[in-house]
Amino acid sequence: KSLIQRSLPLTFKFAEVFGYGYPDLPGFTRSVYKGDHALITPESHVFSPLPGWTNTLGAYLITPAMGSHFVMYLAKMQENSKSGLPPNDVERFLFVVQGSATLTNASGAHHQLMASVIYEFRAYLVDSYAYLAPNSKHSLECDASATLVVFERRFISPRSVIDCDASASLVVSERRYSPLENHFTEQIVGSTDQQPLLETPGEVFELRKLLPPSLPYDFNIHVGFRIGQNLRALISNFWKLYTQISLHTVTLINEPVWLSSRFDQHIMDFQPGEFLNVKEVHYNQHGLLLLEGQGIYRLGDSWYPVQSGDAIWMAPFVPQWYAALGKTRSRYLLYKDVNRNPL
Ligand code: UGY
Ligand code: MN
Repeated sequence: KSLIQRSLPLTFKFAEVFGYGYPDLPGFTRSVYKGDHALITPESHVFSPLPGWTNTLGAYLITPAMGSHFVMYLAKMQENSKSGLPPNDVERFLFVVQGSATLTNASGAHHQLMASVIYEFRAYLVDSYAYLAPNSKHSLECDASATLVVFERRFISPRSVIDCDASASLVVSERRYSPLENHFTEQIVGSTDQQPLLETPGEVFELRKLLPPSLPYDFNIHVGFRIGQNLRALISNFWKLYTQISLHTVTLINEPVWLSSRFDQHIMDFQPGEFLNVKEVHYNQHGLLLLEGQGIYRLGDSWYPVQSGDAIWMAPFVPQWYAALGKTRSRYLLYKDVNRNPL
């Protein structure tokens, strides 16, 4: 706590610019809301009590109403405030932009989360954050004040994992599984050599089917590739994986395993004059909070002057590019969905 003496200089830190806004002219805002992107600047923030939290005001900046599959919001915790839990099966990422708060998890362990501070003329770049797995009990408490940016997303758990401890040749293909009423797929564990070889007219490969040819199973497999040691393949709730194993046995573990989160949370720094090399167009979505600096963000065909405190929503495939300008570095926090088949 002794570190929290005073915040970084006004032009430097998100927390200080936040709330002061760009020219405060009547009716003027830089905020823009379009089909495939949005820029939400501080003078447009509207705070209201956050459901489940005490003494906390929240401003949702990105929600599924825009087409996103995640939410991004600011939570302003006041004196004696406490967080609420996200809904079931929702994972959460917290990042402190101002002040400090204490995170307590189910086993009672405490962590002090805090923003950058200056103490005895030195900047301590703390910028604490936390990732909370779905359904994990936790609480955040704050006795003075803190501002957090929070990302939440419904987690589609990888229900099954294929483990291979030696090497195996697999034949894999994936397709959306359309559940049929009263037809359920069940876990199937078998080994290839117990499956009969099937006819493959005109082909040289050997074919075995590992899943029953019954209604609930709505696809089959026809691409072969080799996997190396320690392969782990993910299968989400909504996906089936067929495997045809020709060498070693592959074990199917039927437990949710937190192999890796679908959250990818980047911190990106640019010195003034630096810019993104790739003029990006990609399937992933982004939620961005500019923490420091200023520059020009290109979103689709629009070019926006931006500064710390600004939030951006980028839909899949929106052309995006950033150039840092001004006199200090740009730093942004970026949400990106990863590690799942986009099908
Ligand atoms: O990784 C990214 O997609 C990142 N470079 N995008 C961005 O900064 N807009
Ligand atoms: Mn990107």
